[in-house]
Amino acid sequence: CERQEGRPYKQRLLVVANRLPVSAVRKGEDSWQLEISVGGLVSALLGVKEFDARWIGWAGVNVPDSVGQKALTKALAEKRCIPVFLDEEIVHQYYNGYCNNILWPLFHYLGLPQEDRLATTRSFQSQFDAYKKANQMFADVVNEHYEDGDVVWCHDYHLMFLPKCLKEHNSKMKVGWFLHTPFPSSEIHRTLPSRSELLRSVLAADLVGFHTYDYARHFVSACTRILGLEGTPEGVEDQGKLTRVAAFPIGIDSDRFIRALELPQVQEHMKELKERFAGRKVMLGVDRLDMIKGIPQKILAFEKFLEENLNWRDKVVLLQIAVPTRTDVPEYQKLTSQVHEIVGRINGRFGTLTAVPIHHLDRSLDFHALCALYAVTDVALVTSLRDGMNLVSYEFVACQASKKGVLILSEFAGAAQSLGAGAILVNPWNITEVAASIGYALNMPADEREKRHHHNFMHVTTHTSQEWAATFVSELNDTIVEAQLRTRQ
Ligand code: ADQ
Repeated sequence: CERQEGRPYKQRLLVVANRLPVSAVRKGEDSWQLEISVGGLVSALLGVKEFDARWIGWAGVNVPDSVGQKALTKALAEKRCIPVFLDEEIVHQYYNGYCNNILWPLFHYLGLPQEDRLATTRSFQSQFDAYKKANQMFADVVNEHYEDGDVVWCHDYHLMFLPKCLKEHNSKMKVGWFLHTPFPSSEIHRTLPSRSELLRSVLAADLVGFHTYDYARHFVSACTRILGLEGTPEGVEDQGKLTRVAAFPIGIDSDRFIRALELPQVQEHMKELKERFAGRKVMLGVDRLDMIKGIPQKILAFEKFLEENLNWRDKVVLLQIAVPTRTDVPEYQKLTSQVHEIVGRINGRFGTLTAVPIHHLDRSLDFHALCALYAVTDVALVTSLRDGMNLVSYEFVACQASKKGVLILSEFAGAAQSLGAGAILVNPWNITEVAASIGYALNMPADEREKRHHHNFMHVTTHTSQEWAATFVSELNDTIVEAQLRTRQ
């Protein structure tokens, strides 16, 4: 390593995402309380020791005054975070509007809510303008902090316009972009009014990454069919410029979960859960309460299983933990009521005076409680209608070294491509098939469970989040070298 002022030189990595990995609460005119949230991306980058990583993103709060902005910037700097300040109107149009009402459902093959379709069509252009404006605001902050030799890694559907903004300002900047959701079939992407502009903006990056080969293939098809560009085995070529397109399946920090199981507080949680559900098999669902997660479909499949297997009625319990998201959006409120209604009906139908078949919690669990739940579960049910990857399935597998429980997994989650051999794959729309899989999983012999678990455990513990981040960034560095070589030839 080169040395700078006595310290080993580390390449700087600027990670740009819509949200910073902190929650910020204002405590006074110039004081802020910050809490770091250790999500997948944070732990992935903590593990990448060869880079000096900094975060750039929105802190999730509106800070209209300069005193507040200065104080927050200073507090965040200690956490290696740099804020992008977005006002309420931009957040409304860019984040709630274009990102969450248009791109999120479209990329998950859900279309737009029927009653909002016309309204959305009318407000489309103003939301797209706000999206571009917000992306330019992110770019301005990156440009301000960028130093020669830095690598810039942009994340997700919120920032598809960012690679173009960055390259227009500095064509030598090393820019990568990774999508955490699925990239849909080019036939779906074609329906988006801003389809070409978005594709061209992403193509400005040097490396474009997806969770699976299918998503990468859909993206290349969209570029060839919509833009008429040439797809090559390496990516997409436009007038001699190659944008590398590849699959980089994300993982989790599996050691963090495995180590947590040894902690006294986790052991205590496990003991309580085992006592609470003694004599019953435990089935588990952990999801954000979002349309894409297929929660009503999962619960209806469980109902069908009980209907057809009355002997299991008081021998199995489904624990569904659902963190509410976007609670101000009517469609999400409707989803919550729908889930409550179905759970109430099923508990009324199959419950007894001493036990109910479904425990549904509308909230987040802390890390230790979550690990304990994963560890005592017999069957995990992940029935997303579409999901970029789905980390819950990985977390469950990591916590199952002693129990060797069964994973029922949607074929429409990216994780189906990596955990498919060990999991029971299902079509979440087919509740008859899911109900039959529940029966199969609950009755599975120990040797089959062991074999399936072993396959998945090996995958989860070797394809970690750290490996994912390191591979993406090192490929981004190599890509640039290749691009420079090509230009010189
Ligand atoms: P998400 O849609 O949020 O992520 P997922 O990959 O399952 O989906 O990650 C959810 C995370 O939240 C997990 O770490 C899980 O432990 C946690 N979580 C969920 N419900 C919880 C609860 N009730 N209590 C506590 N924690 C809970 C997006 C994409 C995914 C992709 C990831 C990473 O939609 O497809 O896998 O990014 O790229």
